[in-house]
Amino acid sequence: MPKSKRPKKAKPAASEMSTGEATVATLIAHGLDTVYALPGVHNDHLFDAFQRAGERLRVVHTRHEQGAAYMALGAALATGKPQAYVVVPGPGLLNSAAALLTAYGMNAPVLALIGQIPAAAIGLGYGHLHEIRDQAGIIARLVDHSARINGPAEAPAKVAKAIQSMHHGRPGPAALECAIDVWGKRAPVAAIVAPAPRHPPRIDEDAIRAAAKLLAKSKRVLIVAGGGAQDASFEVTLLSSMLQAPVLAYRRGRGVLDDRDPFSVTLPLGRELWGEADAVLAVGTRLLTPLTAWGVDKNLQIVRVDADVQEPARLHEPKVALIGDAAPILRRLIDDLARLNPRRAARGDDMQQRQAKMRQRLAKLAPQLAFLNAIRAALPENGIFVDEVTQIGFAARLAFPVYRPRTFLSPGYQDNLGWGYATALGAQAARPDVPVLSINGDGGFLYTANELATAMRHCIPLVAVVFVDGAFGNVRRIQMEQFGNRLIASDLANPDFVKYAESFGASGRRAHNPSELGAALRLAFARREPTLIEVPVGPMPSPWDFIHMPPVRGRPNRLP
Ligand SMILES: Cc1ncc(C[n+]2csc(CCOP(=O)(O)OP(=O)(O)O)c2C)c(N)n1
Ligand SMILES: [Mg+2]
Repeated sequence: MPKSKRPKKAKPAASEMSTGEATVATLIAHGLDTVYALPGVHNDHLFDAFQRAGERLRVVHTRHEQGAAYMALGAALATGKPQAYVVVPGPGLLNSAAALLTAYGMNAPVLALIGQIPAAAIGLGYGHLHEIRDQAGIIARLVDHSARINGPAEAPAKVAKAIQSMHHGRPGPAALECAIDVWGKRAPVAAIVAPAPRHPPRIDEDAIRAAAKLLAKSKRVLIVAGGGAQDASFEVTLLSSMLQAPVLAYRRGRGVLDDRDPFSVTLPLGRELWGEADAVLAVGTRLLTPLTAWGVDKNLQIVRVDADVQEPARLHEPKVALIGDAAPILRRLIDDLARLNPRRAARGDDMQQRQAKMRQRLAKLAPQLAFLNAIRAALPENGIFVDEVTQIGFAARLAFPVYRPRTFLSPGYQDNLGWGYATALGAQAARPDVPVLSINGDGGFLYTANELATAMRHCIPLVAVVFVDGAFGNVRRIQMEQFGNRLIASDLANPDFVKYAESFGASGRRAHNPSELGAALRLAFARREPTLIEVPVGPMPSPWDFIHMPPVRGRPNRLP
């Protein structure tokens, strides 16, 4: 049709809005229904826009900015959808920075909305409230996409671009800043429309064919699943069965393959299988431990699936790299493989036997496993387990049975103590339909324990357990075993955690052994109220022999 004959689309009328209103309307148009936030004068006009958005956008305010940012992270991990948090500039931003760093490491779609000093004063060093030198430069180092919103008219496009960036290529957080005198500025803003559906990225058919051929020819394939495989559980499960391939997952990949499947393995058995494999299909994982610690040789052919074009060759050039979202790529791979019809001897019995042997070896961690068994028996199949940097957490990464994707949240390579409670609170706020369990050591818990107040204020029925050994136990054990028992800075003075919980109005309980913990958990999940369960424990056996393991083939690809 010639251009002039096309029926003219009515141009939606521009209406006057503030920058804050335009930002809020764009967040809502993108499907966000909650923001995690701590207010302050720099963002008053934005909060006023939240207030006037009413039911359409819930504001969960926290007691510290790290709580807001971790909650957004937990919500993003539990749902796979973009989430946002709001903080004042300078100290507010820095208070949230560990969580933003963790979101970056975990490729989590978290949008940071950060205030700024008056626009005309930025960069001039006058000493305005919460001023920080080069805030734009700081946030640009923390995330891949950042920008400043300079007025209402550009707010929708800047917010939309930031949200889009969180799913474009390698997913991850984004940050937007806006000056104190800009949030309230009013001007005509073009109508805000829902984003167009994303075009699926083009799949490299030649690479798919090459990968299918390689995998069909191989006799012993090992699949390694990372955080990037969380939305490809169906496809990974099918491939595992077609190729009779075990699936190795450690922290972020747990739950991609149901742990009731004997092909699902964690680190120690995964290392054994890595040593025997002739091909590896690595899905959404950096492959850091296998490549740098376990070793590679010319008999191991590697196929990488990754959203980031730079990732596959970072440590070791793979035979084939498939770039894009895991699920559609694996579906194409499955089609091609089905045509090649690879015949595999069934490995189910072999895997059952290996699993039984591994269970015997892991029995060294009996005290941790007894608690984990009690937790698994009480936590429903779709319940979400949020890990921490504590003895029960280290053992959970190796041996807690996970049945579904996105039900085991672990902090990835940052492994930052204290992320757990607030992250779990965010997961529970975003998934009120399932029970969420946060496990903590007494060291990590007090990082964000103040957010018990947030759980109460917003009726978030998170159940948390704190294992109390009176120590930064991990640090202490290393001092005992490797530094001639010269103890330093690793003992802890603790509150009475039951009373502490009760002082917020939450339910506090004490459990002295796994069976008491199981009973306390069942009660808490039935009541659905903010709960803290204190479990006094002694020192626990070291898990590290199962985590830091020596090479098993060729040369470890160690960095200089
Ligand atoms: C942000 C951060 N600070 C410090 C550490 C170092 N660290 C690792 S484990 C640990 C002690 C953990 O103590 P606790 O939470 O009580 O767990 P436990 O080992 O006693 O079970 C420390 C300090 C860390 N991982 N992250
Ligand atoms: Mg401890």
